[in-house]
Amino acid sequence: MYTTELKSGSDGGKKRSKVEIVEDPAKLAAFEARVAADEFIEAKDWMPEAYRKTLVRQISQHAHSEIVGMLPEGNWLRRAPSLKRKAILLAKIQDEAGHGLYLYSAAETLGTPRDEMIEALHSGKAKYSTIFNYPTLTWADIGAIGWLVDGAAIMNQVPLQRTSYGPYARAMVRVCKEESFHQRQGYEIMTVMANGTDAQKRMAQDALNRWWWPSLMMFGPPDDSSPNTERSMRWRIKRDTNDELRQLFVDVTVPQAEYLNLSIPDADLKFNKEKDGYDFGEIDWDEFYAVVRGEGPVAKERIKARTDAWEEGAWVREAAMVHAQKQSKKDAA
Ligand code: BYC
Repeated sequence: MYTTELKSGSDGGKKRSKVEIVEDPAKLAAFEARVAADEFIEAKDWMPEAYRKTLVRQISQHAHSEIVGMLPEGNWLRRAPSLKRKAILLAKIQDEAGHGLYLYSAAETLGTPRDEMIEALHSGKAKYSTIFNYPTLTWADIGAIGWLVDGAAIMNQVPLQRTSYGPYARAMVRVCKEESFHQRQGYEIMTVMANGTDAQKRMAQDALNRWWWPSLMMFGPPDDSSPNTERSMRWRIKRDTNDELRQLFVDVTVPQAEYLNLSIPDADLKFNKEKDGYDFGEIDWDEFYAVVRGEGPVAKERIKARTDAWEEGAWVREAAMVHAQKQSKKDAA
């Protein structure tokens, strides 16, 4: 399939040698031509190892984000202000679980077992979106998450429907339909609150103040500090760069805030006629990298909630496995 070359490290080969995979140039050229022609790459097709690795990294992190992303909203399920709001929120959170499952399945088609991905999340080796390390303090936060967080997620995920790996692209089609409902329900909560009592208006503004900058960080580091963008764009894993999507999000969202009579917490935000888009202030990248390193305000609680759920659910997994074995014995008999 491909040749491997053992490269000795600077330790004179005393420690384990670093294995660098050198792909077969003819296969690599054929693969790149297929990608350039916008063909989907499927699970059984030949692909460079770096392509496989990048996809497993991105798709599993995406899956973890959906699963960890259930926690901030789950925090409000028992405090939703009405039965209708509770039913909507419950449906949304269940959708997120489904997204996580499609995505773990898509990553599994690349040969990585689900248990391995989950272990990487629990041990802190795998990342998930920084946004879910912030707390949800008031009901308006549920509106802000739908409007801004799901809004940012849609910006990023709509182009992923055309990502070059078929199983990831197909998972995204369904995910995007559901995200669109999520964004609308969030914006509707914000509309009600922004037109409500003075206290509700203050809550809506406060939620926007706290979620705005973390939402812009969701798109990842600036292009010139993004180690993965160039190759992911060439292999059409990503169809737009981090900065392009961030700009699009700002341009779409600012008028929505104006409609709500809420102000974006950015003194430098200004429409730029020449570029037909908004200029905006500097993102606090120190905060972003700190949250990526696991230092977010509620990062420890998030991982603890996931590991507790995993441990408490062990008996369910065991029972399901025993049941599946019994079924397959019955089918074989
Ligand atoms: N948070 O070279 P870069 C949802 C990492 S859930 C944490 O630009 P790439 C929802 C990045 O991984 C939807 N880490 O990377 C659910 C990389 O580190 P590694 C979430 C981040 O991959 C429930 C390093 O920084 N959406 O909507 O080319 C309720 C350098 O970055 C972040 C997705 O997961 C971040 N924000 O581009 C409500 C989208 N940004 O891995 C809502 C899928 C960057 O090299 N993912 N890093 O160690 C992507 O599209 C891309 O992976 C990214 C980053 C645009 C995020």
